[in-house]
Amino acid sequence: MLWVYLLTITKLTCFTSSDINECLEKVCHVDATCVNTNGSFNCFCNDGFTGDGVISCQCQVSDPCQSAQCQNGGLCIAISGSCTDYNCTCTECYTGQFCETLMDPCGNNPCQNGGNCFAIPGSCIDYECICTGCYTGQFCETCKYHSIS
Ligand SMILES: [Ca+2]
Repeated sequence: MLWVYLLTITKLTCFTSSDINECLEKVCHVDATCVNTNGSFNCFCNDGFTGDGVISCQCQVSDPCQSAQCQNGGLCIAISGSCTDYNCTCTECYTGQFCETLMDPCGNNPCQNGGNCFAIPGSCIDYECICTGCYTGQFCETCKYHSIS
């Protein structure tokens, strides 16, 4: 009798744990997250979206550029497929995620052969190379003595 009892318990356990994972069949909206539960499932709209999670998940904010943080004249471009993400397209003098950084014309060290770079005040792209030794030219790329001989 004990043997039959154990067999029955095992069968019951198997029966109750045979939940279907509905999440594998993409039952939720494309912008929702599926959570499988025993005997059912739940759909939750992703961050920035609102709705029932099955038929609808709509953007809570109609345009992410309304609250964009692009600075210094940067242009906001909303990223399609997202309610909250955007990119800033910066004007020529600024860089960074939010165009917050003023570009330095000497930033990538354009002067060669030990020349010192000086940014020209009031410009973000113009600079002057102050050359050392025999070197001359816009980037201190030429040695004066080579051209004489
Ligand atoms: Ca389920």
